[in-house]
Amino acid sequence: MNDIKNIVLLGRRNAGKSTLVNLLAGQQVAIVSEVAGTTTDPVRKRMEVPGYGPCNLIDTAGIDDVGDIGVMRSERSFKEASMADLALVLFTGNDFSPYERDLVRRLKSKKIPFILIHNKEDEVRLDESLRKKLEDEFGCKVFSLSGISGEGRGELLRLISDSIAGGEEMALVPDSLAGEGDRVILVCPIDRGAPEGRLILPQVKTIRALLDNKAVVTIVQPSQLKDVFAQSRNFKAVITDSQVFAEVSAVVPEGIPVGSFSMLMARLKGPFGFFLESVKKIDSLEDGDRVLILESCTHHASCDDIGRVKIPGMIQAYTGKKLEFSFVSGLDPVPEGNFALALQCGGCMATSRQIVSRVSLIAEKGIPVTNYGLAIAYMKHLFNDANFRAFLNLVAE
Ligand SMILES: Nc1nc2c(ncn2[C@@H]2O[C@H](COP(=O)(O)OP(=O)(O)OP(=O)(O)O)[C@@H](O)[C@H]2O)c(=O)[nH]1
Ligand SMILES: [Mg+2]
Repeated sequence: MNDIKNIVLLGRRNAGKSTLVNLLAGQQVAIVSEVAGTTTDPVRKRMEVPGYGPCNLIDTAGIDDVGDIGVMRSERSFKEASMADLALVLFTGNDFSPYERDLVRRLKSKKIPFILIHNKEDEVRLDESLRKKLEDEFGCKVFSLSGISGEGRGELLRLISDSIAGGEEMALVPDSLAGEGDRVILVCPIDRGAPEGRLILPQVKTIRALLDNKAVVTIVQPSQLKDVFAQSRNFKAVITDSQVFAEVSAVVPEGIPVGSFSMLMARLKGPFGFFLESVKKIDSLEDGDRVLILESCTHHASCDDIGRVKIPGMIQAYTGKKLEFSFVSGLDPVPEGNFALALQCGGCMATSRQIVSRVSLIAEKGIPVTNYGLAIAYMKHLFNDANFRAFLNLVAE
């Protein structure tokens, strides 16, 4: 299944954002009126984009909203924009003003793909000269639409699908770890913890990614690993379930990188190099230091347990220091204050863009940020294992 992408609709008040959300969703989800400033808080609607899959449409308040509260609303819109996978920027009446220009500049600086839409074409058509000017300046097509008549809906959906599917997603397994013809061992324990009759998603995704790379895959249980290496040492890497890491690592000959499925998943979601650099900070935590735990969802009991109980417990036990923990769930704002370290969850419910955007806000304050998986690996001393370090070097490139 494809990841859920966030598509944000942006523009000045009355540009027709809510009308377009309703048109794309095929339902009346957002309130439409001729009063400027009708939408106040972001409104989300899940939909299937044909040709891609699940997406959230996010309707926002106008970026030109006025007054104290209006400015807060437009800031919310910019925040949604900074975490989106695609932005639809609406303007009307051939008026591409400093508002749109500033918005596009912000999107470009965050590398968020966008589509410019000239809306209300039933009233005023886009001047060809303006179209050409914008297309030359921004290197993108300007889409003409009448949100009210619905003409162009199919074409716009195709453009949206191409834009989100075409984004260069990082491969789960980089070529540097296993490329064409490379032989790789996957260790998948079938124990009581394994689900009935199937493999878990990270394993399935890794197998698929290795096949995409045209690598040659051998899948074993931990107890079979010794026999496999007795027959051949010609393997590029070993990828294992992290629960059996120590057992696996003890059998793998020196010089063959060993990593885990969870490391590969962690690498996809966040700024892995930065996470890796920051993890060492655990060693220099002092009594009284504040540690920030960043969760990405609000409703997963098992994640709560890891973030709220296990990780703080492990860090306290590992460092022997008295630390103060703060928690942020969902994509809530980060509390003010000095934190010695922040730890981001695996982010299974968040997009990579959401995580990268949040982490960079914290990193800008000079706070190191690592993630749960790396922190656990570090505290279990896996970083002392040369084969594990070799694996990290290969995937962090
Ligand atoms: N003629 C015409 N009117 C439109 C079109 N799209 C929206 N409108 C009208 O423009 C007005 C504003 O539409 P909304 O969809 O509420 O605009 P919005 O951008 O969500 O506005 P705010 O929530 O106030 O920021 C409404 O009266 C709509 O009926 C269009 O394509 N053509
Ligand atoms: Mg609206």
